[in-house]
Amino acid sequence: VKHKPLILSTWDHGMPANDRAWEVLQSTGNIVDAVEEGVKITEADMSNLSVGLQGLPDREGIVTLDASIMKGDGSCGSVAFVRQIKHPIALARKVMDETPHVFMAGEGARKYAISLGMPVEEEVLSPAAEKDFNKWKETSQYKPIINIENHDTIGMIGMDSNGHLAGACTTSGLAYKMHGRVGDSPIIGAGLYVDDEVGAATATGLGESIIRICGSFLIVELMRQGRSPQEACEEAVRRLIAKNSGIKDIQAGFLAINKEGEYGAYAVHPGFNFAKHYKNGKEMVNSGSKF
Ligand code: SD4
Repeated sequence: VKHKPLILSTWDHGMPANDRAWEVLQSTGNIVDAVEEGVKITEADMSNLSVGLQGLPDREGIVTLDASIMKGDGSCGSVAFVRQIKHPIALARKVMDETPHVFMAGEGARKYAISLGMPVEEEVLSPAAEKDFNKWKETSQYKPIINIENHDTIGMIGMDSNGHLAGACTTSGLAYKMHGRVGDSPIIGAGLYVDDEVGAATATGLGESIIRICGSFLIVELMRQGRSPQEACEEAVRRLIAKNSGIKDIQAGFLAINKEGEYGAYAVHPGFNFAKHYKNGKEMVNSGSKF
């Protein structure tokens, strides 16, 4: 099945994000604006505990955000380990469009946001995050758990009606990570990769396992060599399992689109789903999985 335009996003929260992205694509025709505006919905959603400032903190009780954005012509921008900025994806977009760099981190990225007039939010945990953090402190055990709220980064990839691609990925990262830990989401080629000549891919799940295999870049390169998006996602999951011990406790999932408008998804464990918007409608789709 081939769809143009097409927008895919990870997890249930992909549905409202896609709604917004679709609206922006219809009104402006700009796929980069569409993915940016789309994931901003998730960044601002108070009920989401793993994207945006309301997300779960690191083990010191501090929320740090990672985000990336990429266009099919190779332009990209990302930010990592950023505090107090509500829309890290907008900051990543500015890094892409307005700076000579592609990746900014920490205090420098925050200062750049301030210089752009982005508001600095007060550093307080959301009520839901605070409650969870207090509970976590009783044992202080760091153990990522499969497919629960602390695994639901939004990764969005889309194609306009002319076949131009873009993607965006944004997260508060894994709950109770070490302070300073950065995941796959802001790493171009790990959490996101887009190439108009081939297709686009994004990732969700345990970032360490995804970084090890350059997951999104791997999928795009497999598609370049002739694999379908589905075959490429499945091969990436096989690779990820081979390179990560303790895989029984790890969830990771991938989404991909090729330039023909075909798509695929695959995960290590059951439970990964994604939102799909296309000309004839929209739906949630359950991904297949290795185990
Ligand atoms: C990370 N990949 O920081 C992110 C977390 C995630 O769904 O995807 N959650 O490792």
